[in-house]
Amino acid sequence: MLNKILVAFGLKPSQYTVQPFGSGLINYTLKVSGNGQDYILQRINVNVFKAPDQIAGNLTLLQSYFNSTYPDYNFVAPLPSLTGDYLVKTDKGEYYRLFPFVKGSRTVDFISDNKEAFEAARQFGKFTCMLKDFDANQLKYTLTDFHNLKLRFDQFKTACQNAREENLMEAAQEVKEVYNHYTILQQYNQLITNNQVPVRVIHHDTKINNILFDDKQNGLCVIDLDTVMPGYFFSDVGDMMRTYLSPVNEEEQDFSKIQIREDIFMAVCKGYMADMGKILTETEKQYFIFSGKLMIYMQAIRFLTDFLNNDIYYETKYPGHNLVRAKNQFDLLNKYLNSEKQFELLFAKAQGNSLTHN
Ligand code: GN1
Ligand code: MG
Repeated sequence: MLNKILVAFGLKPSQYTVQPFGSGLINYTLKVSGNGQDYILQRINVNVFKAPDQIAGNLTLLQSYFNSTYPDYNFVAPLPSLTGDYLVKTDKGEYYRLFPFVKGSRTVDFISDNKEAFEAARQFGKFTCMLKDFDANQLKYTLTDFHNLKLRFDQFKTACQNAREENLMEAAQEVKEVYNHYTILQQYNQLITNNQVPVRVIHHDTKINNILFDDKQNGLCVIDLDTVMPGYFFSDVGDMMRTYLSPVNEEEQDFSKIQIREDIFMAVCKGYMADMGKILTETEKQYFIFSGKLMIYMQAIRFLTDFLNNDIYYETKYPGHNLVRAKNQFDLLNKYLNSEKQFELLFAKAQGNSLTHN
């Protein structure tokens, strides 16, 4: 089966080895190695991305914009198959695409120091900033309402209504937590309803492993572009806060290891603001710290909802996995809230000096 796909992309299967790659929860990713040039082969999860051709369409538009406006930027777009298509469909109705593996690049799963956080935040900010004159509305919503907190909350309420009694009992404390932090939803609704934040081209998945680094820890570019679509700055800033500040991620079961690293917060502010500082509106800056609360809260709700729905969305490895992830995210949220005052001071300081990571 994989051989057929490689052939469709013009690669001779006998010259390559294929191995699982990375740690994404949605798409299935493989590294194809051999013959001088390596590739990333990915099967799109069509339960999540129901119209994979829209992803391909968005990337084509972006690629031609980068080619004409920033030809030196390393835009990692899919490669065409022998028939000129960016997606190869199998007999089973699965969709695969192939990317070049950027030579000398590497990805990391955990942030090891400030420089890495700074470089990643800078790359995500740079990406949106380079596209500031590109009309974001040309892009299709590859996942409608992806970061719509109101919708996530409604989905959570529906899940509560339909959940099995035992799931509801097991998750009683977390269900309560959702309501404890209800003001985050209210603030979000206010922000959105009053049209206070501009629509920009947003990556929507700013985890550290979506950045390519060189061997000197310099950020090269952003990858995993399926959710690049119109959106709001808070998705990218907030998901960096969610995934960079703590030394452990959402998989950690020992919550005492969840911590807020203020120096990393500072590095994220400086890195993102390096380019975006010039174009963010006053309202966006005002809601910079709020972004973290919003995205941590949303992710906690998403994991909890999936637990209540009997794990239909996220891949799980053990019973109760999604509930542990939700608990983890609520722990992170409470620690984030405890640091809010300090963040305000740091953010003000970062804006005064956003050019280096030191
Ligand atoms: C999913 O597949 P991955 O790990 O890149 C999810 C993100 C979540 C993340 C939580 C399309 O991303 O929104 O933040 O899991 N992507 C989608 O780990 O739902
Ligand atoms: Mg991803």
